[in-house]
Amino acid sequence: MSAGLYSMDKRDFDTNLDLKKVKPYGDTMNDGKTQVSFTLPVPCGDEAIEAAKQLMKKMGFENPIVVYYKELTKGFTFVNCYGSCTHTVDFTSIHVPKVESHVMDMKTTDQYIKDNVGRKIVVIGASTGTDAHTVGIDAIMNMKGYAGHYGLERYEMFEALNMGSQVPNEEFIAKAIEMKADALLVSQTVTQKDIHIKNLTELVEMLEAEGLRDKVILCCGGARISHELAKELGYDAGFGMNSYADDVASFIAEEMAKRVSKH
Ligand code: B12
Repeated sequence: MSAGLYSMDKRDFDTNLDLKKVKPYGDTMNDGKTQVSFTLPVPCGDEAIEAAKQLMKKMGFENPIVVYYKELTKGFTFVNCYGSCTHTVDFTSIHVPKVESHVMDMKTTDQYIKDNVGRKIVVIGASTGTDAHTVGIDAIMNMKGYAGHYGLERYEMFEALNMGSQVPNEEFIAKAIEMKADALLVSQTVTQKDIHIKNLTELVEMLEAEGLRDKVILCCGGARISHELAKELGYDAGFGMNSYADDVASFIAEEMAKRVSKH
């Protein structure tokens, strides 16, 4: 029996589990045990530890303890704390919007495109704006792939161009027009001060101004991107952490097939 199945069984047999009142678990079901780490902008020492414990209590943790602390630089203290969470959530009431497509492997997707679209799909990807992170978009597009999943460049039925990072939205759109792109893939990693929202919104507005928004399948992705956020910002789909080329390739293929059958 795999470790995963074993732990599922243990969880199922635990009669103290109430999915309407779920809280973190460390040693015993419902003990609430949680690890929290943060940095305080105060000098390292006993006062910093006390401040961390008081904050933990205000955050709803009982019996807070600081199990590790370190001066990051003069006047700044990093702490690792344990505490028991007093809050619960109703797991049965949770509904998370998800990308609706059937995830296919590379061969199946290629065949699906041949059968339902009848030509190669042109896809352009980039990490746009000031964002310098390339690993995410590479993982999705690169020929060699990522974690055992080949990227879009490997697919027979995708013509894929990865423009790299720090690509201004203007340049991205110009390339889309030049290549008559069917789908645009945007990667955003930095979310500080909501820079990703500003940048992603700007792209949608520029595409709308060019009359292109409805002509392309627009997807975004990144560790802090959710499908829900993507839809809110005017994208067709959003892909977060642990997504692979297969996910977005299947989505684009199915979406293209729908659009082709309408015309
Ligand atoms: C490597 C790295 C860098 C490298 C990037 C090198 C490169 N060529 O990419 C360098 C050193 C340049 C860098 C710089 C900076 N970084 Co940095 N970096 C990282 C690090 C360590 C790893 C990121 C990574 O490569 N992840 C691996 C990839 C595979 O994961 P991923 O991007 O999430 O991609 C997956 C999914 O999200 C999804 N996906 C991603 N994009 C897309 C797009 C589409 C269309 C789809 C379908 C899916 C998809 O699929 C991928 C595969 O599953 C992270 C910390 C961490 N451990 O995560 C910080 C991190 C991302 N960086 C951070 C920061 C703050 C910076 C800097 C601002 C630091 C600074 N003050 O200068 C600068 C940014 C400069 C800039 N202008 O952008 C923060 C971001 C915080 C935030 N949310 O805003 C992080 C989280 C570190 C931290 N804890 O503070 N960084």
